[in-house]
Amino acid sequence: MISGRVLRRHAGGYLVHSDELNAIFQCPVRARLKKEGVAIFAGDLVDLDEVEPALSETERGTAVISARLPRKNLLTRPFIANLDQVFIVQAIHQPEWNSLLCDRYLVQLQLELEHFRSFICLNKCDLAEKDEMTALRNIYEPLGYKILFLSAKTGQGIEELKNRVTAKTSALIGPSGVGKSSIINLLIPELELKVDINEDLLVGRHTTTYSELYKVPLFEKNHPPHLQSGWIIDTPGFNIGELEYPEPADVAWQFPEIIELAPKCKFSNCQHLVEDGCKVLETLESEHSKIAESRYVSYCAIMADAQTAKNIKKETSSKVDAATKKIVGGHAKARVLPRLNERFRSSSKRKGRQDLTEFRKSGNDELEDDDQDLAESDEEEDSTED
Ligand SMILES: Nc1nc2c(ncn2[C@@H]2O[C@H](COP(=O)(O)OP(=O)(O)OP(=O)(O)O)[C@@H](O)[C@H]2O)c(=O)[nH]1
Ligand SMILES: [Mg+2]
Ligand SMILES: [Zn+2]
Repeated sequence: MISGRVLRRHAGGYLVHSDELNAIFQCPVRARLKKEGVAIFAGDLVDLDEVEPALSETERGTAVISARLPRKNLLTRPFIANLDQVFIVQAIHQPEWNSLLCDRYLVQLQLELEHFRSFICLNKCDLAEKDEMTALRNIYEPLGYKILFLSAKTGQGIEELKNRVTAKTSALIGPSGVGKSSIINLLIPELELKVDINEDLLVGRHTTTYSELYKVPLFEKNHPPHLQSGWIIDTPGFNIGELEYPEPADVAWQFPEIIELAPKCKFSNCQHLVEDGCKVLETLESEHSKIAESRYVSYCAIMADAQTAKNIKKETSSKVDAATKKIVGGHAKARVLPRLNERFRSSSKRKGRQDLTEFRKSGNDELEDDDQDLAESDEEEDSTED
């Protein structure tokens, strides 16, 4: 048996890279794993059985995924396992810089992956003015967020990116059209990833449609022998609406500049929105506020969304849809029970599928097709029965 790293979904199974054999295998998942609800995502480490090496250079070998190894972490927007770092990629223009999207994603990452390293990656710097870049640096760097200034067109910043991705597993995440695939093409030119060729119609196009890992080469010829090459992950563009709503009580903790002032607010439960004696509001009014206006606007927007989501959850969690009834029990003992409104019904029937059900319950609708099938079909057959 050998182990491998899942690169992406493919043809009802996955493409898995084995370091040991230095080859990529096309791998279905053993039916037992599917029945147990073991979801597999890009970046997962797996055991492989029934390994059949390729017969020629133009073919791919095959194997069967027989186990998923324990994960270091799991990002859910999009689903990627075992990451070391994330680069939040945006442009200043084409598409326009969106502070809320950046701040919303920082909050999501901080809540989902504790003690995790994330960078802001500002691409298309060839289209930006110097003072626009300086303004963003002045907002984020004092808060501890490193910004990488890049241009996939001119190659600006690429050396720093090469240093940062060496020997790590890194994901590029951001809206569509900001140049994630273009950056990876610059790092690994032979990949020739598909990029949007129509520069006038950038918004709303999704050129990349699935997450995939690519092996980062060793850029330095005389690298120390212990240095590993690393992996970089291209992901499809995401929209702000796809992100998880945080708990309102958790939001302020994700804003270092707010949490620094919070102990000085008059009320210990201050939400820093309208309260009397709020040090955050007072600071914002001062001439040299240490809190950037855009950051506070993001804070208010995220708080409002979080509160709305919480209220909706509270209101509806006890509601049943009286129009739909479900009959349980045999003829003699049949009982009619009200059925939960479809939106709040769990689709998982097996305890062992909790993995997937948890994602669903938390409003996750981004499960990949294969995993949807896996959760919904109890009787799914697979040609690779144990
Ligand atoms: N001027 C300029 N254009 C760039 C730069 N990087 C990428 N582009 C262009 O931006 C467009 C979108 O680039 P992609 O790499 O496809 O963007 P993406 O983020 O991968 O988009 P999705 O796959 O849809 O999420 C393409 O037309 C690129 O040529 C850059 O640094 N400067
Ligand atoms: Mg892309
Ligand atoms: Zn306050």
